[in-house]
Amino acid sequence: MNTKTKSGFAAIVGKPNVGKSSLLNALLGEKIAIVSSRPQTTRTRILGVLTDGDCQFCFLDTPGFHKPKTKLSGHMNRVVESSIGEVDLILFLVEPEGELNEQEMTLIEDFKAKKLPVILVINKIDLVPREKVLSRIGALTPLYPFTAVVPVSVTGRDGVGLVLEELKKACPEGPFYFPEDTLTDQPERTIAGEIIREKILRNMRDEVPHGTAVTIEKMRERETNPDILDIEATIYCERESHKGMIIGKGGAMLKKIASEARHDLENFLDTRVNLKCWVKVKNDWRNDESAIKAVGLQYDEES
Ligand SMILES: Nc1nc2c(ncn2[C@@H]2O[C@H](COP(=O)(O)OP(=O)(O)OP(=O)(O)O)[C@@H](O)[C@H]2O)c(=O)[nH]1
Ligand SMILES: [Mg+2]
Repeated sequence: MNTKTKSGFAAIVGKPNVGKSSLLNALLGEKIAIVSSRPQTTRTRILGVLTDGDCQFCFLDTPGFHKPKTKLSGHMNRVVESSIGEVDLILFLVEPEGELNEQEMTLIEDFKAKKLPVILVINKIDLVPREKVLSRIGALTPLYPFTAVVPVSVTGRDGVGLVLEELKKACPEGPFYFPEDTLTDQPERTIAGEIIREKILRNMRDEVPHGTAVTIEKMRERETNPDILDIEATIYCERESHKGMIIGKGGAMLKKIASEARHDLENFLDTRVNLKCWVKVKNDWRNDESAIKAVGLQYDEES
């Protein structure tokens, strides 16, 4: 019997908020990347592994490619650029309407320079009439010799299966890189921190959430009751006034963030969780290389 396997790395790229992390979660059938309605939710490269029969896909979810304004955004863009250079295949996500912006055109130039196989995924088709989707396909196909063009609605569960089919067709022969039950390379602590950050992004407005970082100081089964996992987290923010807003009146906002995070953490870790969160100020940390490193967000060539 022929038991040749197929495997490939696929980077999910596109502008902020287009639905890259939502697509990764939908492909995996498991939430490993946080999602919010705010641009620049994802800050690092996230690996998600899907083993389906004789095929293994290693997806790299990337931060939205954007015009960098801080040192942190510079790091985030470099994550995208380096991911593109390392993969067998690209999933390029675009909105269902509107002009492609400068960053998206730069990505296409990169695809051309590297002659990359790219599947164009037109997401959020639930937001536009059908005719618009067809004209969108017509307008975008001349831009690059895409391997396939797939219109989808990730949140509407429409078309994600087709993306997977196209991926299978385009996947080269190769060995499995990870054990079949691998889902992600992110440590549980990282995901726990991200879950808390997602709740901040979802509950708070304007600049506050973008200036936060979360670190997990402790994550340990309670000695007196191993059914409970004690988690202690620090939320870093940029200003004293932001700290006040995150804590809220009488601690109400922090309580809401922690309680929503605890709910998701319990589901994800499949155990009871006791979560304690502290808020600390680190002035302008997004422009401070050592602070970016300290919260684990440094782009590192070697890693
Ligand atoms: N209407 C609609 N909304 C969607 C769809 N897919 C994703 N979204 C929403 O779009 C928003 C952004 O989704 P994310 O998955 O966080 O987007 P992203 O591209 O990873 O964003 P960054 O990490 O910031 O670059 C969220 O509010 C999603 O619920 C879709 O098919 N239709
Ligand atoms: Mg994302």
